[in-house]
Amino acid sequence: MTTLKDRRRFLKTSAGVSLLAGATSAVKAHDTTNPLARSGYGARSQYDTAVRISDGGSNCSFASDCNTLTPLQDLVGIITPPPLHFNSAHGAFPPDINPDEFTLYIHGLVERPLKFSLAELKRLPFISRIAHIECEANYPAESDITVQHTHGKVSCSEWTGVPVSVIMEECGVKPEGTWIVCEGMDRDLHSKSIPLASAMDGILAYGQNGAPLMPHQGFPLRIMIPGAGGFSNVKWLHRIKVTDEPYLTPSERFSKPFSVKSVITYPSGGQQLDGRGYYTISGMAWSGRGAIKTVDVSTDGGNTWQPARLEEPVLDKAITRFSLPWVWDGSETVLKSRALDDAGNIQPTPEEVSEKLGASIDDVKRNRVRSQDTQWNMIFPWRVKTDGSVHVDLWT
Ligand SMILES: Nc1nc2c(c(=O)[nH]1)N[C@H]1C(S)=C(S)[C@@H](COP(=O)(O)O)O[C@H]1N2
Ligand SMILES: [Mo]
Repeated sequence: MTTLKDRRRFLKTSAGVSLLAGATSAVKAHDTTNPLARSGYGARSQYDTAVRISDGGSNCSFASDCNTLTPLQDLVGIITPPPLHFNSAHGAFPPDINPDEFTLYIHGLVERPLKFSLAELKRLPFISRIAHIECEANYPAESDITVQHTHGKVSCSEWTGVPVSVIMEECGVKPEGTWIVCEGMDRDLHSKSIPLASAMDGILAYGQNGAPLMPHQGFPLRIMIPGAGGFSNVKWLHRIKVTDEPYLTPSERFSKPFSVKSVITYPSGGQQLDGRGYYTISGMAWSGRGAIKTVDVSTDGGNTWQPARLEEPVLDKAITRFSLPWVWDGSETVLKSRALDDAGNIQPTPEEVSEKLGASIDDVKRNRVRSQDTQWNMIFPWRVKTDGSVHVDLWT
């Protein structure tokens, strides 16, 4: 058991040091040469350097602006700041959409085809809901070093907008209307057929974490369906057609629902522990099928497991923050987390997936052989070496 005494041990005492002297040497004027600092829109500290990075897979000429990864290792809590929200646009820049000229069309198998300006949408009832988005391609590759590489295609925001159910009620879906096809305004008209029943839980979102959507997240409007694969959350949404079958448009891909997943973000790959002693292990857990019920953490490579503390709020289809106190004795070890959701899904080991699919462990780790019913969600190990360095330990 980790005790208060363990925790106190690493804190260096500051007896005899004048608090005032310490303070003045650290205080400099905030960097007001930063144009944002003078614009009426807040700028972060120059010492806060967390950034999105390219996922490396895009053929866009400014890859870092097209398909990017969230720096999970730099986040605390459960909300992703919009400028750090990963983004997927299949190689395209966000279209520049003037909200005053924007129109959303709803047509197809409806009693009343409707169109809405953004201002009209904002007159309708709204909800706000905290939910994560995870890309179907959120699985690790052997060259990955940090948790940003291995798990950075997931983020969590408070989304605000009109419930899909309200819009469907307004236009009167005909009995044979069982699907919707959502189309975005980007270069290749990204579109996705979604079963109406699952879309009814969605939001036509114009707000993200208290502000309008960022361009990369779909400004001025996207559909956000909690728990759906990322691909379904069509950005720059301008058209919804109610249909009686999926359309399978050229940009479409089949997406499978996500199950439960977790990852330790501290300590994680590329980080450096500052000697033996007390640490608070921290991580994120989420499920596309419910709320997180428990997260167990192992600090000995999976031999023994301890229940982590779940930080409130623990929400349905949203990221949950977990933590566990740990005293590192300085020896080499492996850290793992294993989440369980309230629908009874549990994160599998690669061995379990391999057995279930009748495929080699290597093939399932590399996502070459995939499960029919869920995306890649295996227990993920970090190796802590005696020098305090932390490494991906999946491939050994
Ligand atoms: N219009 C449009 N919507 C889109 C995409 C796109 O390329 N175009 N990418 C989808 C994919 S694959 C994912 S994973 C999510 C990612 O949402 P984000 O970019 O806000 O993180 O958006 C989805 N919506
Ligand atoms: Mo995606």
